[in-house]
Amino acid sequence: MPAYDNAAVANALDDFGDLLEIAGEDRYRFLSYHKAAHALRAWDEDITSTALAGRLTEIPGIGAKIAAAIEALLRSGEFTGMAELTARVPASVVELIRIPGMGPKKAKTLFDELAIASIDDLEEAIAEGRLTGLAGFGPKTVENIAAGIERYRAFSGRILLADALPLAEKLAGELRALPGVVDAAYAGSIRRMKETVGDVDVLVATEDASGVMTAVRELPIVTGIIGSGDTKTSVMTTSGRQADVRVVEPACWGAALQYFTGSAEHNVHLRRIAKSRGLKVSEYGVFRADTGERLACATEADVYAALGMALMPPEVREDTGEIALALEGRVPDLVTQPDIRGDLHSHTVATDGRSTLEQNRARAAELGYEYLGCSDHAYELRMVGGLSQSEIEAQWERIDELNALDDGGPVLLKSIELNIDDEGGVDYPDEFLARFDYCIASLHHGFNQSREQATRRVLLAMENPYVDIIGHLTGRLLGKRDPFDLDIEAIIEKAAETGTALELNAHPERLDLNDVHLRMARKAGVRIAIDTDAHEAMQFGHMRWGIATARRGWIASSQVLNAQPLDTLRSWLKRERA
Ligand code: DGT
Ligand code: CA
Ligand code: CA
Ligand code: ZN
Repeated sequence: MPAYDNAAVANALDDFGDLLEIAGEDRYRFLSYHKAAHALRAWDEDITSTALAGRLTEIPGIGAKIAAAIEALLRSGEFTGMAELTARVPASVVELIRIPGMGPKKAKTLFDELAIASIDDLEEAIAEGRLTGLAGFGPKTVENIAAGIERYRAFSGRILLADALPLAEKLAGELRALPGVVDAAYAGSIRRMKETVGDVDVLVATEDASGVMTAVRELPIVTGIIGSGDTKTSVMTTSGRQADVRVVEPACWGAALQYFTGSAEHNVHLRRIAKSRGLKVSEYGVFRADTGERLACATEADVYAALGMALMPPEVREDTGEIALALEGRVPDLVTQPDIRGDLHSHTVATDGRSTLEQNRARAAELGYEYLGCSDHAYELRMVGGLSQSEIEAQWERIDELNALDDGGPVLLKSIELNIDDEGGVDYPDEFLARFDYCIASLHHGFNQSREQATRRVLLAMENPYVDIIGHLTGRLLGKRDPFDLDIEAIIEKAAETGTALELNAHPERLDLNDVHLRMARKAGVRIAIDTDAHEAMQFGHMRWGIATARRGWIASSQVLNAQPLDTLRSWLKRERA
């Protein structure tokens, strides 16, 4: 039975649902696959265990039919009926939907009318002008699709950290269980928690290299072999991702882990320093250049100590100043998950969220949060149910009731996610804004605006005394949407001057501010709110990706709004200090 992780099954369900839609199957049928994919992403237990126990239908949103389909996938690697379906619509058609701006409807039209069955086909058709006159594909749309293809190609091959890390953990776990294996761990950009990763790098410590390489080729998670040698095997996995597995000497585990964690830039800088001290450093250890004597290799700490440096967290190994600090025996002070006392950005069913205020509160209580910011969308975002003043007052009444409960739950804070308009204004009059505990303001439209125009909107919004936090500043969606073109330096300067905090949005596709912006904000002393922007209660778990990115940006808990007790948090708000 090939081993799938939950994310891989969820992706397969989504792809199959899309394929059914493109094939013209009825709506109820293809939606049931998407619904199941969504449910599975919220399911904590390993899907294979659930299936083996015959409990798939216990997953909310998964009925008997889909359970049978998942079982077939886990058993055979294919959904029942896959062959008949792909005889009608090639599986490659699904890749069209990965292009930003393309949905199943458009893909269906392209396939039905022009037999376009892949991104290559589509690119060719655009170049030859064959989309001209096709209903729903005006010149502007075609232009957007062409740009989308370019963006997709630039990103493709890279994987979101949130998709790669579960695979890496699973692979390392399977390797650790093999006979003769002393240790196994993931390295590379995953260990550095980079927001996207090129591939999955896993190290195995063993004395039996050939035995382990053979075993790797036969792991349940492996679907194909890309290359296999004495100490390195590259494989395709059930999630469609490549992984490199390297065998290393157990006695020199630390040197290998250090080397293959990288980054390459960090390692290059280390080698330069080693050279200046008459030393050599490689994946086998630190050596004296003259005699070749090995000075260290057992642990990472030994390797760095032999180079005269403190051991630094993987997240900062990007050659952005961490080496100079480590040479002084210091490491940056970095925020950790337990420092987090609450979440300041969440949505409910009152707008486009899928959980109620009560469900969000219950989840926040489980996480041990002291407070939870309820920040639904404001009026101007009416297409997702943006709230009127009276709707907000109704929500406040409920918040007051919940806050009056003496059940140890978190304090609910009255907040809102305002929209920054073209003149830097926001949704409600000042008198009304003053009644929130705090306000977040975000850019939600105008992605094509010039740098001057978009920057000006943010700068003006920050001058509003009731705008306490700017949400997901650049608006990027990794692999899907480019960021706003903004003068980040000017914005950070203004944030410092006005005391406006900037959000680090923890959604795995956003992670915005990014590490580079965060280091700038750190220097300027701008406060950071690490927010999940949860659209359902389970997404509070995204905090993990926010913390990882904050650490990559050298952010300490002392600079994080939601790492403070509620009193301190309140005293930091712009409105309180005004
Ligand atoms: P990725 O996969 O593109 O997200 O980034 P990495 O950092 O995982 O890069 P990858 O997979 O090519 O290599 C893994 C690690 O191995 C890398 O972080 C550092 C080390 N490494 C690989 N190639 C070189 C190299 O040519 N020079 C040095 N110094 N280190 C290297
Ligand atoms: Ca890698
Ligand atoms: Ca690699
Ligand atoms: Zn939001």
